Amino acid sequence: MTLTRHWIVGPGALGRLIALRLAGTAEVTLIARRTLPAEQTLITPEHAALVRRVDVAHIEALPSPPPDVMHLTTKAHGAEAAHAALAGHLPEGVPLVLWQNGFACQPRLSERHAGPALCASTTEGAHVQDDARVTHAGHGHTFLGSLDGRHGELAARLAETLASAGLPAEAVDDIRLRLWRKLAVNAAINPLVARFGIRNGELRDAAFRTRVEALLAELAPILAAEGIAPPDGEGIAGWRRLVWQVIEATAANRASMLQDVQAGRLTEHEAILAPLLSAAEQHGLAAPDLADHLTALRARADALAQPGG
Ligand code: KPL
Repeated sequence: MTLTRHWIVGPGALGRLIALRLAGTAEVTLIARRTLPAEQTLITPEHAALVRRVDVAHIEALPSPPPDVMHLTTKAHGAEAAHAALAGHLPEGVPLVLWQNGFACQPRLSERHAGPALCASTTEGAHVQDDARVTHAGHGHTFLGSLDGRHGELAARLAETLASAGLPAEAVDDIRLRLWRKLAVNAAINPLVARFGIRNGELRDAAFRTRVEALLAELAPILAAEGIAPPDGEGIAGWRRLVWQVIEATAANRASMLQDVQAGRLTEHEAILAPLLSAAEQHGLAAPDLADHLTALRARADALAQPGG
């Protein structure tokens, strides 16, 4: 199986980062709901400007032939609608790669997609400058694998393709664990920084530190009940180490959820918090702070959905 033609659905920061990196070595079409310039610039972490041309197609006027692989890079809450709009136009068997945060659409789309489905968990950082420019803020690493443990060879081939385009990646057989670990970190950081309008490093201040610790105390038993262990250490001590390491490493950053709030966009609260709360309920565990964040972010989402919101 060749992996030459890539469709990238969702022209946000991550989608355009992948598109522009891959465009150096593969045929890339960016699929969007709006018009974007074909000439795109990627500002690299080394501050170089990489100018690349990519084909841009509207989601309702798809090009032919079909792709060898389709990457879904929409926000978590847009993934299922985007997949539904495209699935009928794809021949059976085209591999799908899900790049979403959290753990909400991945099991459903892996089940629904008529072909191999891989999930990606990445620490690549990117942000949009404008319709023609995206910044690759820092080099990261991507893990690829399927939830049912199949398609290891495809994951390895795709990891190679990404790595040779400048996005280091590896195939793993424990992608569910990797997605949940990232979800745990996001749950401990993102709702707090989004609601209080602070950079990640401000969580080190005493008032916020206790809030992070309270979230860790709720997260650790839920994750243990789900069989999700921290990468290093055990139980709450391991989660504490991981979360504070990420806060240190990203101290100057505005987390993705804060960026969404500041841009007036929907946040990924359902994909990040709802799976934790449903696991808590299933295992009979209390999670009042996580629930409070979900309620507040849902109220904001409802207000956004109102006319003029
Ligand atoms: O992934 C992140 C995000 O911004 O969403 C970090 C920086 C780790 C914060 O949770």
